[in-house]
Amino acid sequence: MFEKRFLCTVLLSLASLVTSHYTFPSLIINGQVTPAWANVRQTNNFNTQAPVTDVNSPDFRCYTSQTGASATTVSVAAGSQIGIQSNGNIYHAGVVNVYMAKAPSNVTGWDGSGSVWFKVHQVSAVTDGGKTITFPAQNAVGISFTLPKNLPNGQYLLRMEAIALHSASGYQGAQFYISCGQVQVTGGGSGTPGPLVAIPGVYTGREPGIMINIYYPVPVTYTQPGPAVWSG
Ligand SMILES: *[C@@H]1O[C@H](CO)[C@@H](O)[C@H](O)[C@H]1NC(C)=O
Ligand SMILES: [Cu+2]
Repeated sequence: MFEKRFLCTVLLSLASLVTSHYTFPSLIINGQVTPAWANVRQTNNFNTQAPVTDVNSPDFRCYTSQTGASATTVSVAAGSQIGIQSNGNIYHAGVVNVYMAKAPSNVTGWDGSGSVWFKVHQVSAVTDGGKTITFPAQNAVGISFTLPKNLPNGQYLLRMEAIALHSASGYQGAQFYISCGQVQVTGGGSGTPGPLVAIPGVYTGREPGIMINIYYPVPVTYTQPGPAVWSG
């Protein structure tokens, strides 16, 4: 009896672990979802789906310390729609940042080190002065946006960062779901993306948008972590 109940508890918690977590193994290019881990570097958590919680960890960049993965680079035109697709949906309440970094030449094998990252897209929280807080990214399956028309041609890492805030009131309580795709931008312009940040390095983990109790009291405002979006 005891054992049976214990087993049920374990199975239930395993089930909730699986349903409540997610990875981002695909891009959306010209409306097509790319095969899992083809154009995205396979992350350490491809099985466990466990998040990164240490914003200073080397895995905070692309989460590939165990897989050592690279991917195949896919072409995409500047000014077109691009997306990053989850293997399930973005179950948790939270926000999204998408960063890019231009490789010196071939992005395959480039590690994205240095102050080379700029933000191209974000999905923040919506507040109304303390009555409610809502998260437009919650339950989305993919996040799509327009690649800036002025983005210079070349090969880039495209880094998804979905920040789950359901248990983020303490330090390292926020959960980061991360992956890096590889894209070759064509038909681009001569913009100068910025501000540039290093990843890890961009956050301390104590930002008001990362270490936050989203339930009580209901936040009056929400400050999206990271630099401003570069829109070209
Ligand atoms: C980049 O490097 C990879 C691996 O060496 C190679 O397969 C690919 O063709 C290269 N791509 C370009 C555009 O040079
Ligand atoms: Cu979770």
